[in-house]
Amino acid sequence: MTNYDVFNGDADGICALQQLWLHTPKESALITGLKREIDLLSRVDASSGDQITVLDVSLEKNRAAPDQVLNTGGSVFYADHHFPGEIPEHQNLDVHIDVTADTCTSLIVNECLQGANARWAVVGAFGDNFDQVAKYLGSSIGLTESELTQLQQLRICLNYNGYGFDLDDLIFHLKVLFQMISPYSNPMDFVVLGEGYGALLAQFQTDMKILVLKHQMPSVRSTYFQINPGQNELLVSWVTTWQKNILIERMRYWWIWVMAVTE
Ligand SMILES: [Mn+2]
Repeated sequence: MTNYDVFNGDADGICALQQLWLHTPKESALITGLKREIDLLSRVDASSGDQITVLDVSLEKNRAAPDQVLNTGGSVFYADHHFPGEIPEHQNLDVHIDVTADTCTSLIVNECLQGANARWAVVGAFGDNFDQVAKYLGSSIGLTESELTQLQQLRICLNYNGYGFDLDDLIFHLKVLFQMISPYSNPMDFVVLGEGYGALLAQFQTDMKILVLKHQMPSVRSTYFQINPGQNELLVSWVTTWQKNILIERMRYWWIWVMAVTE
């Protein structure tokens, strides 16, 4: 029997999985990808009795894989906040999907675990820009203003890491990043002590300086890329390597610019 953890590689997906790992440690195969890669479940080659956890990935776009797992006698835990389409019914399918406007997968998992690792849920909620909910939850579990500010910075770094055309473009491969995070029951410890956080923050701050000094503004193409993450395959196949590098840089600038005007 194999455990598969399939998760969106942004802050919400990472923080949802982190809560579950802390609650129930287990050996598992990690399957994740860039934000535009929404068919992650197609990479699971499930056989009889396998257990699959799916986090922050649309069921509508991945319907075939859970069906296959369930048909082979496996079980599926599914938590998400994207539109699911028709949800199958099966005794081995444990579904927690909530599409209401003010929740995300990390918050849904937090409810499933009755707040057992709520500090990571706060980071995930910040990650999907539910700042009010994140602050309310954080305050209710005793996080200070200063800690909340640092966890907001952490979400920026986690999301920022995930932008690229392929995994080699990222600051850290998503599986590597998750493995660096996974030992920490408290996200503040990852911020203060964690290997990798300094590198993420340094890259973000370096890019920020370039933005300020060179006054780089986003291109129409990079904006299109950012706001249509599901429609990038054509763009990916079209651009040359040097164009790709320019686009990645501009994409980062655009992201920083969005963060700056929405903070
Ligand atoms: Mn999400």
